[in-house]
Amino acid sequence: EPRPTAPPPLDEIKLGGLGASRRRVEDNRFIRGKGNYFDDVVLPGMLHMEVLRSPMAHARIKSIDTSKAWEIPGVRLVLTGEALATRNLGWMPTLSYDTQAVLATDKVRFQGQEVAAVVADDPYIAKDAVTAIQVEYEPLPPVVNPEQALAADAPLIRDDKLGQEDNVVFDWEVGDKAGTERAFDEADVVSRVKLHYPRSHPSPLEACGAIADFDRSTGKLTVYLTTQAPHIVRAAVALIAELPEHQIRIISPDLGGGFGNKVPVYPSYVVAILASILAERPVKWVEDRTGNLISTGFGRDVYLDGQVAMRKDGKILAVKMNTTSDHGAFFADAQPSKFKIGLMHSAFAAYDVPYAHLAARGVYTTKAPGGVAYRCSFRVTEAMFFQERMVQAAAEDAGIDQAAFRRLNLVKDDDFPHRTPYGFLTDSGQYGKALDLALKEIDYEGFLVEQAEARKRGRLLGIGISTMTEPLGAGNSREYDILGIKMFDSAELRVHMTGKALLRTGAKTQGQGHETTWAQIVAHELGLPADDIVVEEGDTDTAPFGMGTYASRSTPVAGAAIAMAARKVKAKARKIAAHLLEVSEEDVEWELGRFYVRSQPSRGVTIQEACLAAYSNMPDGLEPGLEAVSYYDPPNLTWPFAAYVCTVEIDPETGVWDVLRFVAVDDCGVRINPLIVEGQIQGGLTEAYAMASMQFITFDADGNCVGSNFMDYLLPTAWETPGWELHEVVTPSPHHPIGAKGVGECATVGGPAAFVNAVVNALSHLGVRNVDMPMLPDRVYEALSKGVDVS
Ligand code: PCD
Repeated sequence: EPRPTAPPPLDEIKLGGLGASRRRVEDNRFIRGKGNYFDDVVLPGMLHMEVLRSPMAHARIKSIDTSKAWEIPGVRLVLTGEALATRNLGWMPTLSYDTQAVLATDKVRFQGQEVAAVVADDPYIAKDAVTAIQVEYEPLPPVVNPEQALAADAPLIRDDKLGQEDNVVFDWEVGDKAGTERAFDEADVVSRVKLHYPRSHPSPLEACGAIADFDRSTGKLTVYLTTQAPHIVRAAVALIAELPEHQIRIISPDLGGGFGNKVPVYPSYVVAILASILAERPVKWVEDRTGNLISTGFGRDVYLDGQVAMRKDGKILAVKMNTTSDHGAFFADAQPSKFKIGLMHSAFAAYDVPYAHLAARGVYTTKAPGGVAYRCSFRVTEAMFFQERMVQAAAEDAGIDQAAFRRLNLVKDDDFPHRTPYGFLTDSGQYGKALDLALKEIDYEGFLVEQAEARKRGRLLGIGISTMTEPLGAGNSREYDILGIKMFDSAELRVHMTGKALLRTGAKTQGQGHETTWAQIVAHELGLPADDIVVEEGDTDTAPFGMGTYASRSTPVAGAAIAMAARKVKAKARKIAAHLLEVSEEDVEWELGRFYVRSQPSRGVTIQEACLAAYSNMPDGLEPGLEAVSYYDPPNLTWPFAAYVCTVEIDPETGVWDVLRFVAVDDCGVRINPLIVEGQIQGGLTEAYAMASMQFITFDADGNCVGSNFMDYLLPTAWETPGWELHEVVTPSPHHPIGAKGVGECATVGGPAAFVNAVVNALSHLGVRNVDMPMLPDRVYEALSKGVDVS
């Protein structure tokens, strides 16, 4: 008989491991209409809840008369804030240490605020009954922007808060103030811009909802909830409703997008839970589109007064940022408790800036609460937008080409770790390489010639650049927490005897494709085919604890935990392999999917054989079974980066602008699944384009929300969306077990400035230095026809 020889090594790509553009396994059920979304959940005896929303932005509630609603047949419960207050549920804590009315009792503080709720046999009865509730309001003056909120005679919005004497939420600062002032004194050139990042809304395809099911016989509360962070909600419900944590089960089913909108805990969730406890039946509440747009977490709404101090040659000496953010009536966005304006101070992380100072003030207004991270890790979207607009204005004021200005000031390639001006430590980067690649792809020099030629003939061409790095993947737990709960994550890997496995994490996919990519990490570590690993997330009774999916933290944190859990499994499998091969553990080598004897490579066992032995032939003294749990507390954030370059042409007759080309060079460290990464970047750029061109939620003088439906709040379709030209640079994260960084938000963070810089560049010879987003044609037309800034 021929001697057995070692099998050829496994092909990682064929296995579906790291770097495989594996098709998304979840799409199999999604495209067949077999997804299990919130609205697909039907429980026996389920009642339906509808909320009454305030028509006014600011008014005292004189009385609420619910008697007519109670009379409608099929109505089971009518709830007001007063009823809630008797159970200590009138107010609830927010994720930013503020309080928020669950159902308003004293005043309404924004249009769309929850005032009362009806629970009925079907949703139509509930809707009818809501309109039968009579509320007497005494109007108070609305406050629709920070300027009004900070005026001396402004009405006090939060008169419910003891000691609150004005409409200021916080005053916060960071950076070296004295050093920054000194640098400004010594500067040759100071450049200044005033900008507004308008209020936008994540508007996921699926709005929010809750089905609460309290079972009195077992004392168990089960809630199906559209949430990006099931375990945080479990903790919040335990605190707010004073229920024992082990008796609360939060199930986040398939989600139709989240984009930050499904992070907060909304009042209607709490009301639905109480309603189920009172009615002793499952109670379902689902929001309609207008409800979602006017009352749930919006993004941005920040004003900047930004200054850059430079030497004559364009070298940046210092930056000053002064922000005012509009948080609406309740400070309800989630962010690490140390940082009041999120990670706004991640601005200028990609630039070599010796001194920086940020002063941030937050204000209450009579608008919906929020300032959530809409595809953004705690205000980094604003940070990078402001940074890139300040950089463009500075280049212009210094009289230096915008690409050359960036080259001069960006942190040099591979000069890492780098301490940023506000004190972060960036992990890796090659900003120059990314910029050069983007400029080459778009033919920068060629475009400048074409632009000059076109100008002579009255055509308006522009080119905009955005270069940035951003912090993705909160924690570490030393610095990052939500409501005091430290930010880390976990994974649990259970390998069955046939080498098939179940992986659970505390993250929660909303469309990102975790079921596909997490299996790839396990395939990479263990050599099991990705198809043999099933991934589950979103059920707090089965998933290990986790802080949820937002801030592009799943790959940096949960993804790392997965690799570490797989390594624990591998370490045990190695012991078993040594036993099977009858050698000592030190003599066992590993190649993908197989252990073998170092001195005799043809003698080996596959990972599957080791799995079987874990249940059938384990060595003496070793626990049977093959599973592992890992909790991962990352040493640092990951810092992906990008260079985006956009060219536009503006129609001088109408102000309509078209994207000619958009080149995107992205780094996210090692790409687990290039196909998914590209999808993330395309989606992110599309949202960036939406904000730059068409999206904003605004308010009229009475505080009425304009943009409360998809006729007014616009989403780009395939027709408007430009084609994206994608390229990559790879600088692995030095501290992540597989070198990966987050990617989900990069393009939305860095994208908007490229569009605005391009439009402003097209108009710069007319004296225009700024057009605020969204750059609607009428705004652009005003800028170009009058040669003025438009905000
Ligand atoms: N990846 C890969 N590689 C790398 C990285 C990454 O592959 N390197 C992939 C992963 O695995 C997944 C994704 O990609 O799957 C993503 O990831 P990330 O970055 O880690 O993230 P995540 O955490 O998972 O997620 C989150 C994000 C966010 S944050 C947002 S907004 C958005 C994004 O995600 N959202 C969404 N994207 C998306 N998509 C979809 N489809 N949907 C949705 O919703 Mo925030 O904070 O919440 O604002």
